[in-house]
Amino acid sequence: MDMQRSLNKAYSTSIESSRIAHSIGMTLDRFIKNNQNQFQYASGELSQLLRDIALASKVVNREVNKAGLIDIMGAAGTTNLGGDQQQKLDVLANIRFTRALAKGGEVCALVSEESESFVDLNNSGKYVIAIDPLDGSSNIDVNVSIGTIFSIYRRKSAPGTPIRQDDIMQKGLEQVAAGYILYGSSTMLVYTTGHGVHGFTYETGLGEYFLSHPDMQIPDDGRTYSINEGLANSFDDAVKNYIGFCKDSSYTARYIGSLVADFHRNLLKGGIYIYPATAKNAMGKLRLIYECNALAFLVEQAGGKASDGQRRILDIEPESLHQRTPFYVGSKNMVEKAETFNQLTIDSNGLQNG
Ligand code: FBP
Repeated sequence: MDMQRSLNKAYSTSIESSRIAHSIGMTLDRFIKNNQNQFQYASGELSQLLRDIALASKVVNREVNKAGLIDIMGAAGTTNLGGDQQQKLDVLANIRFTRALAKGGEVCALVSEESESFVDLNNSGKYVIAIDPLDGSSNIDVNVSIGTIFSIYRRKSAPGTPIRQDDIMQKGLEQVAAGYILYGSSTMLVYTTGHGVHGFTYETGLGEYFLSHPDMQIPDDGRTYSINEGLANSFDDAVKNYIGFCKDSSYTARYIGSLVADFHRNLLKGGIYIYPATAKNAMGKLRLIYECNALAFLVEQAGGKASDGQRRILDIEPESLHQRTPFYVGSKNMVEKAETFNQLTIDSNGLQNG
């Protein structure tokens, strides 16, 4: 064996086994490609759609990261349908995702928290997307983690024909894919196509998402509860009793006030997030179609549970585009425990009303 080859071998093995040569892992693109055949309608459109979402999220990530340096902090001076003050980044993220999805051509209609009615993208795309372009926007100016949430459905009507109501108003159960992007200490994209939940971390230097959390599973149990206790006076007895149970069990209270960030922590460590009905919002605050359905699909794929306190979120038939729902999501045993408190209250009210 000549000198050079033995040198290369010696040289490469030490480098190869050293930290500087560690494998950088699988890119999102490669992962989507490798798993495309898992998908019932595998013809590349969904893969391209997921890539379009990833691209738009990289642009939004860039703007979120330098928010303090350029004029995109603060309110846009407009309100969305829910009467929420729109933040400049809400509007910007909505533009970025809508543009990327329109250009891709896979999506025929888009439902967004920032748009009153659905947006017809006038193409023969086979997919419908529901998106919260920037969730937790009240945290933007204070540099706390925020997110994007998305749900993907197949259209019911034939491609190229007018968009129908039943293309838009589909149960969560009919999602073909769903996910979120977390713009936090690192940026992550987490998604499912009904074959497990996989997390990818964004490597800003290379501009690529790499598989960092394959096949995520939420623990059946946790010791963390996430709820805005500041609103406790307006919660019903069942929720108050469940909070009492959490305290008696010495659980830890963690509430970032950013749904994606609270959900992500509970997905990794176990826990429950609750946004219940309140005196102000009898149906809670969160939106069924572009906030809850996606996280419900993800948590079930990861072994957890999601309900409105009684009904499975994915079984809820949507009635209006921006409808709200109480939301209980997280570790299976914790959600079931919270539901039993609801059932107890219902039963006792039933007895009282005889
Ligand atoms: P946005 O989509 O308008 O940001 O609202 C959703 C949200 O910000 C969630 O991210 C968060 O969990 C919740 O509302 C916080 O609400 P509250 O401040 O009432 O606790």
